[in-house]
Formats: sequence, structure tokens, C-alpha cells
Amino acid sequence: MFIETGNYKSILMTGFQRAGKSFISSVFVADKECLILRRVFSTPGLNFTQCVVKIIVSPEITESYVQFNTESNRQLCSIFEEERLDSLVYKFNRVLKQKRESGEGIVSSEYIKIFVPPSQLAREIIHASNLSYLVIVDTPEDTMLVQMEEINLVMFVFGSRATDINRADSKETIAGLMPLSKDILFLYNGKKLCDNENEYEDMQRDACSAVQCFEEEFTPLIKSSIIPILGVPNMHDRKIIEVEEIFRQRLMEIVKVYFKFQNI
Ligand SMILES: Nc1nc2c(ncn2[C@@H]2O[C@H](COP(=O)(O)OP(=O)(O)O)[C@@H](O)[C@H]2O)c(=O)[nH]1
Ligand SMILES: [Mg+2]
Repeated sequence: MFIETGNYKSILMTGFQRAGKSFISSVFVADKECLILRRVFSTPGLNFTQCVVKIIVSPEITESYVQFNTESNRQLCSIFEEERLDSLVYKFNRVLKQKRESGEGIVSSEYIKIFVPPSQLAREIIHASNLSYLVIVDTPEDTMLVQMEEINLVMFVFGSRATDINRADSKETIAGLMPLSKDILFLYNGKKLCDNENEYEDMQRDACSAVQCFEEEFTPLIKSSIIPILGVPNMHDRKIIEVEEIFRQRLMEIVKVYFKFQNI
């Protein structure tokens, strides 16, 4: 079992509902596990994220598993038992959803932790920043359950379907992030099909115009005068396509720069 010791950095995935936070979090995870996470943690319907999901990636992790934590117990499941995992995630989320709906609320001791080897992108970030592991904190709508002081970089995900309802929902999220003035990267998940570098460039342009619609909300969050924005191509849950590799490469370069400046 992996013990969390040594240097690490945490990336918070936050943003609008159903924007793809859980889907995108998986790019830090080794291919086989990445695709399983996409299928299990990001399906439409009931299984959407109800609690904080911490994804721990490290080259030292050899056994991939998921840990379900409640107030009174802890259950483990190998990530490769996909059917069992799917059913455990479903049950865990259903209980939490009921708790939310009954007004009882969820506490910080209720969360999911996933231990997995890194993707090439994460491996290079870990190596360049001298880390022993990386934590991706995927969130439900409220970031209140997250220990913000532990976060090194915020990724704010939004998409073409962002509506006024999303906007209202995000006000709280944004308010929670604002006083902390964390390093932030906006990810625009346009869910648009693009399968080569030129089309990816078009999408990156879409991302830049989309971000302008939210200028009022986003500007208070950023330290610089330029809003850092990266477009996310439509990705698959059975294979890693070429355009995803382009996205991963750019994401890696951006994250490395952020971490480098944090270490100075
Ligand atoms: N195929 C595909 N589906 C995506 C992508 N991004 C998001 N989705 C789907 O959009 C829905 C919402 O994504 P999810 O990650 O659960 O959003 P979250 O609420 O922000 O965590 C899910 O049904 C995902 O499978 C993508 O790049 N490719
Ligand atoms: Mg989610």
C-alpha cells in the first residue's frame, strides 16, 4: 500500500456542474486506469460526484485501488474490478445524495481516495517539480469540503452549456476561491469534436471567446492581466486519441511553469 510521504502538490478541479471535472481529472492517471475512471466516475445520471474524490498519482504506486471512506468505516476495491467498483460508487453516491437531500449534509470524513500510477503528463510534472506524488482533488459542487490551504493550483472547468443557472451555482464556488488568490487555470470543455491540430486551434479560439462571457466572474480570481485559458478537446472513454495528446502536452507545460514559479 502507498504511504503518502514526501513532497507533493495538489490540483483542485472545480467549476460549473457537469462541465467535465471528473472526466478531465483522469488525464493525470495511467492509461488503463484513466479509461476506467472515465467510465465509472463520470457517467451521466446518478453516479455523478457527490463527495470529494482525491486521486493520488505516484510512480511508486504499483497497485491501483479505490478507498471509500465514511464516518465509521473504510472499504477498498481494486480499480480493475470494474463492475464491483461501479456498483460501490453507485451505492456510495446514492447514500450521500440521500444525506444531502435530507438536509443532513456531508462531512469531510466522507470521501473517496484513488491510488493510481501517473500518466506520462503527470510523471513529467512529478519529475520536473521534484515531487513524490500529485493529488488531484475532484469536487462535487461545494468546495467547502476541501482544505483550501493545501491546494497549489485551481483548475476551473466550464463548458459551452454554461447557463445562467450554472452561473448562479458557481457564485458560491467562486466566492470560496476568491480570497485565497490561488494560481488558477481555466479549462474550457466545449465538447466539440476536433481531431487534428488545426481544429484544436479553432477550439482554443472558442475557449478564448467563451472566457470573455464570464469575465465579470473570473477576473477577480486571477493574479495576472491575462486570463489563463486552455481548451479541452472532446475525449473518449475507450481510447486516448491524438488530439487528447496535444491537449495533454499543453496542459503539462502550463502546470510545470506554475509549479516552477511556486518553488522559487
Ligand atoms: N466523451 C466525452 N464525454 C465527456 C467529456 N467531458 C465530459 N463528458 C461527459 O459529460 C458529462 C459530465 O462530465 P463529468 O466529468 O461527470 O462532469 P462534472 O460534473 O464536472 O464532474 C459526463 O456524462 C461525461 O461523460 C469528454 O471530453 N468526452
Ligand atoms: Mg464530477
